[in-house]
Amino acid sequence: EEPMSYGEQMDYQITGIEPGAGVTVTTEEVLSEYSNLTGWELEQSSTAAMMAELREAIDQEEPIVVTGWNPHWMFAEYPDLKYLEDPKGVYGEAEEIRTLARIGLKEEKPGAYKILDQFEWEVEDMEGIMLEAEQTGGDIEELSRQWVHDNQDKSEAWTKGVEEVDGIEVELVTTQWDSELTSTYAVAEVMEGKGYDVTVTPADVSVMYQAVATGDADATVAVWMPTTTKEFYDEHEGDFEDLGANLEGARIGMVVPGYMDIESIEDLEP
Ligand code: PBE
Repeated sequence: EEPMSYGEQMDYQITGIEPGAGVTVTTEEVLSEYSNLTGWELEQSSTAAMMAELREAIDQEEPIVVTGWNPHWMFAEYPDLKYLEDPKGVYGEAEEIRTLARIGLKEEKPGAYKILDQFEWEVEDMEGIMLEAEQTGGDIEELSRQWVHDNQDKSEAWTKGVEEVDGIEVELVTTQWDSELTSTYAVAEVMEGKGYDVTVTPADVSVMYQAVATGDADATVAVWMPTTTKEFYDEHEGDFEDLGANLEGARIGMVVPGYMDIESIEDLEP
């Protein structure tokens, strides 16, 4: 008897995360672009469920394909994970995380705007906080706020030239993934240090964009571009100010355990 193909073993399912995530939307596009993926489906559930399925598969050395991304702790926890090559480039090349401000923020709250504009850090910074939260069960908000004080060499640059204020309110909108919560709470912490009164609201990607575009929120530091959330970006372009990358070197794609004998999305059999 022929051994079962990976496709058969996985029931032709890619293990994904929440509907409405950028990586979900982009993966649906991958499924329609690659003819070898005809008949495959993206199983959508939650990030926690995907990580649980990944753990289980690795424990049993079974094949699995997940929708993965960096920054994330999965690569530190499972060092032999690999991204599948994407010869059609549907997942894009280098992804970055950008800051968007509402129109008018610069004039109305110049200090808050300046912090947002100056905010930037590295993949390792964000990933370090995420990994610590995962390993210790620590609270992502607390760890992110603590990071600001433990890394003043970096975080002090974000408030350079910013004057203290007395309780001006700032509304930051973000998504609900740990990656974006770390950056948002880190920025909230430095803003509060300058006297701002910051509210953080996690929301779906579409709601996050809408909040900044309508002016309901002042800003977000959680925008994955140029590929992950392109659909939402294009829909609202012109109704926000793009302050550029706050983190470079992010990535999304199909991720598999190293023991799987494939290297490319094209190696998945129809
Ligand atoms: N992510 C993590 C999100 C953004 C942060 C890549 C899962 C997404 O929209 O896909």
